[in-house]
Amino acid sequence: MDHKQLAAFPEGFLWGAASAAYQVEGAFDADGKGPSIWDVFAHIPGKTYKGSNGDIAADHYHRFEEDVALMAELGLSAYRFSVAWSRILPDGRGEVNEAGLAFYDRLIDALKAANIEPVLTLYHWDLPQALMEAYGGWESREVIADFDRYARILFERFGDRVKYWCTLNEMSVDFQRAYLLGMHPPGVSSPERFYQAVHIAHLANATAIRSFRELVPNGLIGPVFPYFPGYPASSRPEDVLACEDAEEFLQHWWLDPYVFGRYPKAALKWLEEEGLAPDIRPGDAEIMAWSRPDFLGVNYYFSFCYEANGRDGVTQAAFNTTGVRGTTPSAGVPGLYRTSPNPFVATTNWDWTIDPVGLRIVLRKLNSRYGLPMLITENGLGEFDKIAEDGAIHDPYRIDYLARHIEQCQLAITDGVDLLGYCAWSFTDVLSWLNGYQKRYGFVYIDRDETDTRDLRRVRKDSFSWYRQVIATNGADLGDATAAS
Ligand code: BGP
Repeated sequence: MDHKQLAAFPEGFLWGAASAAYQVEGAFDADGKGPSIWDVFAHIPGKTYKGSNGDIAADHYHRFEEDVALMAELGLSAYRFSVAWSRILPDGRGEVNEAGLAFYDRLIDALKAANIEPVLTLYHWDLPQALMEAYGGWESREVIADFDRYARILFERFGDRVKYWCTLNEMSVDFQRAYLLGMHPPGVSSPERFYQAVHIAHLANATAIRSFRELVPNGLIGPVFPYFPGYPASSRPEDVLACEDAEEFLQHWWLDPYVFGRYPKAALKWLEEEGLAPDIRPGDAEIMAWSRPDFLGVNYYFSFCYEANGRDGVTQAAFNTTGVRGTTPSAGVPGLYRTSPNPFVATTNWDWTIDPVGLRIVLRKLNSRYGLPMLITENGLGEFDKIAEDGAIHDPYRIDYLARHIEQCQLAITDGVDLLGYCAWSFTDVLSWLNGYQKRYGFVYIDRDETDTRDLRRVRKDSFSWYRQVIATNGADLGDATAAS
């Protein structure tokens, strides 16, 4: 769709950046915090890149004032962060740890004082370890009430100051890695357990949203979903169907319950045939109907191409956690789909396609299927940033990536998409779950690596001044980066 003229970014558009508690806070046992599943998992030899962990991370817990000052200098109008459940409830469900709540009070107050809208994520993968030990975490229905209680504590405490709330971050990615690939805790490979945990997460999400309606009537809440749009590898009808199947299982399987409160029919039928369907009990449909959000949080990084995959075809495969380009094998589900290279797009060192148009496609698809406002909650480029001889961090590749994606946001807005804002991933460099500190995303460099925490100095990258200009002009000046695209 070609437009005669582009619409401007709306007034009040949220220009943001994002983080997640485990990836940035550090202070893993400070002030009464209990262990999360990641505190434990990352310490098991061989689970993470060079044994990296979030014990100290970017030490944001102790340096948040400096970080918020940098956000203010950048001109951010939103900052998306997550709360560490086990900072608030060290064992997930017992005593409340006041010191944990007080930390987020201070962070939220500092953001508000700097005119930065806090966007609070309830859960970004760091389940209290005690709940994993007590009943297997997301695999037990007990987690629904515990998550609801935790959410209610946050709604009551911060609902007066936080307007934008995200429930669960990217459960599709987390659970795929946790229950299919064995790469996130609990590190198993079981499709049965995967679909069971997914269903329980949907019930927990819906229950927390119902509490939100009661406790924060003027706030806005939504799940965060990573949409990797699928393209058929060819116009062969079998490939087109495989791509439809991938969309059905990888996107609609999550989004339909989030928005409509029900699973997509064809996928559910197939899982029933395969003996993989979750245990859906009487009353679950009523609970799922509470889930309707106010907006969709959209994480976008890359797109996939799909082709048909026979019953004897490829299965799920570990993805690239090294940054060695070209090492990601084709992966899929036998009887449904498999991934296939896309010759029309470039890739990053981690084999993630660089596909800005894909973002517009995602926003358009979501707009037409769900009709909700959207907030881009993550989008960014992971690279091996290095401090140059002049002491600066020159990251033109990131500027190019971000500019071309923001340009597509403007096109989507012109198409009629209701976009509330754009949060780049990430504000400072953070711990990448499986890539340590080598894969960097931030506007602000953190001087550390996997083995040496050095001084954790903050250094503004070139992309910092670029993004400041983007924000100052409300997206009118994206620099020269898009001119060549
Ligand atoms: C998303 C997660 C983020 C972040 C990002 C980049 O899936 O929500 O927490 O990690 O991906 O991923 P990675 O660090 O693996 O490159």
